[in-house]
Amino acid sequence: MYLVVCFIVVTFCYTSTISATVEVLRPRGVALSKKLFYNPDQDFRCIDGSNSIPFQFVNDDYCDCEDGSDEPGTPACSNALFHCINSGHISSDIPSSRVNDNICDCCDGSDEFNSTADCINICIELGRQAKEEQLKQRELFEQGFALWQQYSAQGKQLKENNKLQVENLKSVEVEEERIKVDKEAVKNNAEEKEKAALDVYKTAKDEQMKKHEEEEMLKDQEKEKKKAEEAFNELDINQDKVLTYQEIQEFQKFDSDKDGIVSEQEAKFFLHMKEFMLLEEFVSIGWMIMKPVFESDKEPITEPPLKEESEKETDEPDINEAETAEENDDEPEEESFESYDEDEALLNDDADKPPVFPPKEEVEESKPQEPVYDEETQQLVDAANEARRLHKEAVDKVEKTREEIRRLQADIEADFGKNEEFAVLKGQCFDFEDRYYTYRFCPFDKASQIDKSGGSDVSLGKWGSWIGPEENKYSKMKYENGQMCWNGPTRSVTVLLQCGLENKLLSSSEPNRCEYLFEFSTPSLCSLQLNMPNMHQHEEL
Ligand code: MAN
Repeated sequence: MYLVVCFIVVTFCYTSTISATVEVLRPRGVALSKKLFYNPDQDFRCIDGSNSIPFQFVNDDYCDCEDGSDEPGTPACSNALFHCINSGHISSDIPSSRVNDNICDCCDGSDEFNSTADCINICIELGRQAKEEQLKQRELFEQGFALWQQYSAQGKQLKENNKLQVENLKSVEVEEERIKVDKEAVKNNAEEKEKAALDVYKTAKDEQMKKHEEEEMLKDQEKEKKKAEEAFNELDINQDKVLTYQEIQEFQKFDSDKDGIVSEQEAKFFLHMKEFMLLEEFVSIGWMIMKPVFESDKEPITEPPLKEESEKETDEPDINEAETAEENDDEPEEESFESYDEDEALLNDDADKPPVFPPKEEVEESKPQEPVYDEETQQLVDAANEARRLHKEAVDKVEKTREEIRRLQADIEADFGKNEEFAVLKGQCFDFEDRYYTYRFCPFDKASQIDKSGGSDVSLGKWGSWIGPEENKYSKMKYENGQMCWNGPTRSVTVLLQCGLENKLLSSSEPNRCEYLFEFSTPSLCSLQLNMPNMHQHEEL
């Protein structure tokens, strides 16, 4: 129970606050904490030491002290403060200029002791409401704190689990590394055998190619011989197996100077200036010099390639198809085959790919049939492929384990609060929607802005650091290096955290262009030491 008693003694007004047990007398407008400066038995010394006056001059509505301390209960000093006792509610100080200004400033009405304002003391009611509010807050913080404790326990457990997992994974990594080394040895061994077998294959192929070329050359020579013999027979008019220059003179095509007569000289020229030639000599040296002139009146001058192809590949079932394939190919056949780099294929270490050889049909069309792998070689190639596959599998496994260890280590070393109370927020995302955007906040990861009318998400930043003040470090987060702002900085977000019973993104704003501000409520910030309101802070005895 609170009572306000005012004693008027000549120019002094004393205020006493009486609760059930306490009564404190002091001049009007003086805060309890300053009562000791006001002793009615002594002269009053200004609190700043600027003057000393008889005690009767305190609150005499005349300013004697520079700091205004002699007039706490009147508006005489412009810099003085009037203390509202406000028994039952919160004491407060108001500028003393507001004393007796006909406006009720103190809830107990004590600032209008000499005015026409009819102030009613509403402190008890306000105090009751404030206490109710305090109780609600207290309840909130108690519930919040219970959740905070759960979060903290979960966070600590997570950290322990992560540490255990890292330990386990490290043993797994050792074992996987061992398997990897084994598989590598198996692979190397298989590849050695494969290479040896493929070297044999390559040698066989080279030999076959060489043989084919030799055969082709022989065929050409044969053809030329045949042509020479046919020419000889045609020119040997009397068929006596001796080709004389006179016989050559019978053929107008040998009239080199086009004077209408094949002269002796002109005819002998084709016989190397001899009188005659026998077949053998003609085939070996005569035909060479005569051929261009002899064939000049034949059509076509050179044999058409198609004829040659069809002659060569008489056993080819679909000549037209082969021709079409050749027409479509800009490169000469020989070159297209050469462009296939077998060495590269043989040395190819890519585990997934067996050595690449030209498709069988292609080989058949362009060249004599390639030697196909014999069963033993094929088995070695297959074994090497399988060894490469298993080795790659082992490499991938150990890499995956290492990646997992790195991820867990990062979580173990991360700052999730003094009591790990923020750890549970990692891996969750929270949305806030305004008219145009959905803002997404994923603690310890990223923040983004999603345009409701479509388009891709805009990164507002990636997790940076805690930036709260020293005494409340975990009240603010920074997310930085988001998408570049047009003609400006990269986007960033400051997140203000507050204690709340649920994790919720409460608001988003953009105080400066591309600098965003989120408000986020979470039980993670409901630690009692920080938040519990003091139930007695308003009471002045
Ligand atoms: C987009 C949004 C806004 C931002 C402007 C800057 O419209 O990301 O938040 O202010 O770009 O150009």
